[in-house]
Amino acid sequence: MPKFEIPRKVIEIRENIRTMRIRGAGRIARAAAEALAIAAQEFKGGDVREFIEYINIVGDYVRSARPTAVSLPNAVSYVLTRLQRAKPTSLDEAKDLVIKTAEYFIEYSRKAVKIIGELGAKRLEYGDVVMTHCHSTAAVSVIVTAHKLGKVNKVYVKETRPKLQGLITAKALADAGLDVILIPDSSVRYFMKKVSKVIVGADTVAANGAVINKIGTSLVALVAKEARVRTYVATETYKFSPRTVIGELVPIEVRDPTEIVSNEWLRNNPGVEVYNPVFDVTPPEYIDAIITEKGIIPPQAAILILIEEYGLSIKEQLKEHDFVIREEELRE
Ligand code: RUB
Repeated sequence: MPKFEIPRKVIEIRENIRTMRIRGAGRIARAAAEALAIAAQEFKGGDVREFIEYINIVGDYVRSARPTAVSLPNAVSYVLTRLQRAKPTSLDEAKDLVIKTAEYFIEYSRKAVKIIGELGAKRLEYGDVVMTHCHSTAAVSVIVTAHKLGKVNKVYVKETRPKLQGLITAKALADAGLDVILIPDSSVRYFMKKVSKVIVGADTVAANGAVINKIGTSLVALVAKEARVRTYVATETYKFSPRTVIGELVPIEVRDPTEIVSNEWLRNNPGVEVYNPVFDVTPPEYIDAIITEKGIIPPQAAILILIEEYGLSIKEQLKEHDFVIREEELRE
């Protein structure tokens, strides 16, 4: 019998993230914060110490839903580190803190996407033709804002196999009044000559400015570089990964082969192995700028965002791993 029961609604949110009914790094982060707020509301009985133990268990549970988008652990840590640092003395105070911090995070996240749209639109020029990949709310925000300013009318949207998130983007952009051309992933080089800017989102930004996003992003960036087309990444700062500063690699999610071929096909072709990694890494050299709500930065400046946003937690992590040089020890 587990010590704490996880509320049903929290289980549902985690399941929706795992099965991609809730998808896209920003939405995943907001859903994680919402799950913590629900968990706090539904905590019955116990004292503040028990609550902290419980909410940390819920945090670990929600965090493990999908591996690649750092927005998920960052959203959970955002709430839980503030709880830890506030050192609440009563249960009500602790619950209230979790609920309010989660609500603040969700509100911040929504505003960030809007600001990214406004900042990013400044980088687009009148008559630009854009190509995008997958479905990124931040990238869509830039394209739609630029369209409202009369700068962009035409967008090439890659279908984004195997889950076809490009169709979500195509609909959103068509609904916003843009001319949308949906293209197969394999045609990216064929169409690049018609394009003047590439805009994509991010699941994670590493300390060196590399961007981890939906599989195929690095190929678009590579082809854009060859064609001298600029590639912009639109991302909120909670998609920057503090753990990459201490040398951790970003885990790449591998999903079920049946997202590519049917079970029947697999049974009929036992000699074929199907492998389905769903994210890839675009090196910083292929990215012209990262558009965040805190400003537009070159990818090489990712570390500055990390130090500003996560400096304290990076220091804590270094201490935790005992990567600390103490003056006294040097003198011994
Ligand atoms: C979605 C994806 C998106 C980023 C950014 O992958 O790669 O480009 O998450 O999205 P999946 P947003 O569909 O597997 O979650 O800008 O909406 O946060």
